[in-house]
Amino acid sequence: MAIETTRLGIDVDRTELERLYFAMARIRAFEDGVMRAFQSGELRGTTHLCTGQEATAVGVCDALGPNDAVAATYRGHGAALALGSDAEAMYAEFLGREGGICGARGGSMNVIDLQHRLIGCFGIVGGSIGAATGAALAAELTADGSVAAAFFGDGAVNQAYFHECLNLAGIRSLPIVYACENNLYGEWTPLAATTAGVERLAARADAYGIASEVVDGNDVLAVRSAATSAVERARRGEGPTFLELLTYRHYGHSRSDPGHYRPPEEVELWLERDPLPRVAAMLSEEVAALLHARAVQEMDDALEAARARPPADPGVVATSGRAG
Ligand SMILES: Cc1ncc(C[n+]2csc(CCOP(=O)(O)OP(=O)(O)O)c2C)c(N)n1
Ligand SMILES: [Mg+2]
Repeated sequence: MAIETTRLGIDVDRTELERLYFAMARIRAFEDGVMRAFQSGELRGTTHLCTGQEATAVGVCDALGPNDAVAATYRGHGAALALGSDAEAMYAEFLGREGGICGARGGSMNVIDLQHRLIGCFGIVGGSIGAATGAALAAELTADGSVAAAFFGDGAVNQAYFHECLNLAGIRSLPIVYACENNLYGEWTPLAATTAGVERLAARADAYGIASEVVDGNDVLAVRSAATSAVERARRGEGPTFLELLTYRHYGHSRSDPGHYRPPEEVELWLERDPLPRVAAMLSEEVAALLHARAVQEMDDALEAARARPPADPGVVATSGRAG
């Protein structure tokens, strides 16, 4: 699918650019750590990396306020970090260590961090849509002024509850941002093989009277700008927005998937649109390198510290609340 790079001519000062770059570099470095832990056999089960999709997480989360709520997918490590979740506690979670962010009950796919506005990451495709729509309904009923955001993949737009939720949000003008991360694949199936109207998924929002925008999801400034407008619209009581964020995952669906079904030219094209170098190019080489090194060091330290923790007590499974 061809996309045009949207350079919106947004004025951003250098400090802002550095902050956004660092936020994305942290996610990249965190996921590299997850990959290493998986490859060494320390991290059991599976894990879904968001490497390549950092701009969607950072751009949307940056537009939200302190009382807003976010629901994300099993590919949600980036959203958690962008919201402020603790990297060491996340690694501890994935490694089954004491003090894991969900008491080592959830693992890689199911991060929840209410302190940082993350009401859940969901293994059920589209589960985030239901949770965030519920949060938006609560916001409307209590008139607390908060906004909800749901991250979900292109594969979720065929789920029945996607339609039920958008209908409800449309009817009640709920304060919600639907952030569809269109990375062209659902597992190893190309979008066009499963989805009608693939040229513009955002068109599905039209049916429910919901405003929509197609955005270059690898341009953090474009994502943040579109998300900011959507959040402001929601806060003004003007209802939901559907953002179709065009992006690409650098790796396969999960760690057991090498992604060989993707044409090499397609992968190459999207690597050229990598969201990190695009922001680095707006910074000095020296500053970009420094921020990158700082992010790597932080995540290396977090992984080491998580490794040094004792294994979680299996008894926490039967308890509620954050353990450790
Ligand atoms: C309800 C449901 N059906 C099927 C699955 C199996 N499954 C897991 S991920 C996935 C693909 C989802 O693709 P997409 O929504 O595009 O998200 P992406 O992984 O590309 O970020 C499927 C079908 C599931 N987890 N939940
Ligand atoms: Mg997808």
